[in-house]
Amino acid sequence: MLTGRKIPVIMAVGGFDPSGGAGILADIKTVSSLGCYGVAVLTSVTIQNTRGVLDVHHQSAKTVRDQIAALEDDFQVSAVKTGMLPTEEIVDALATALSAVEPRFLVVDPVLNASAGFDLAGISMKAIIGRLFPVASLVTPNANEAARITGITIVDRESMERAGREIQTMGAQAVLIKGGDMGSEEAVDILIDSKGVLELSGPKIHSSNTHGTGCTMASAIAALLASGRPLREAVRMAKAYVAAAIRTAPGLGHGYGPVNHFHAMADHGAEG
Ligand code: PXL
Repeated sequence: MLTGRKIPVIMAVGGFDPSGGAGILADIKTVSSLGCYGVAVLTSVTIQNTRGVLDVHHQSAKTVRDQIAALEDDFQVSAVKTGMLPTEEIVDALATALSAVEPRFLVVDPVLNASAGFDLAGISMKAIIGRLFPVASLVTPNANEAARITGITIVDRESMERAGREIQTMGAQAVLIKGGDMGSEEAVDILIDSKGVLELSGPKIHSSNTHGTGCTMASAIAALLASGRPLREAVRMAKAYVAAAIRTAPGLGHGYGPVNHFHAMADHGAEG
């Protein structure tokens, strides 16, 4: 129970994954398990399971605008985390609404594809770059997304850093390039912030239970920033949180399974 201070409210703006591994369900689970209160703005209903995305039903800009207005009218939002933003109109509605929400932190996960390959945001990436990067506290592309955003071929640490710096020149205060999908045995991420460059390295966990790790990482960072952690500490802690979530994944589904968002909570065991 929190006493003496208000629980930070995190607004997750993204798609609905009915299997619960990615999108706003993953966001809400993550921020809840890290001691924050999550509210969510739905941008698209995706039809998917752990095997892949079968279809998408994008919401209108008005639906997105109205959800944000209802929340903004009632809550003080500490941090906004964005994921799947499938249309330019939705990005515009969100960018305009942000000036009323006035979050202290904006974490932009520039989602392009689902783990299984489905294109979730290809057509709106220009708008995300133009309208959200300039007001972002942090942008969190994986190597593939960073390559698509910058046109830089990413093969090693040096090219990751170059792409990160390029994204910083697009207006983001800080950029985290996640190299977990790259070939090496280490999961190396590169953070570029106002202090310079920080390399974060951890052993790669070989697992097919990686569905929604990008959503989870960005949401964990948003929750930790809103809880008062400095950026570098928030990123380090979020990386450890995601690694433990993959390690303790429940092993559900037949494709890319979900991670365990609640690994830090006590296991009280099953009765009977
Ligand atoms: O992890 C990217 C992502 C974001 N948002 C939604 C998704 C996915 C991947 O499947 O389904 C809704």
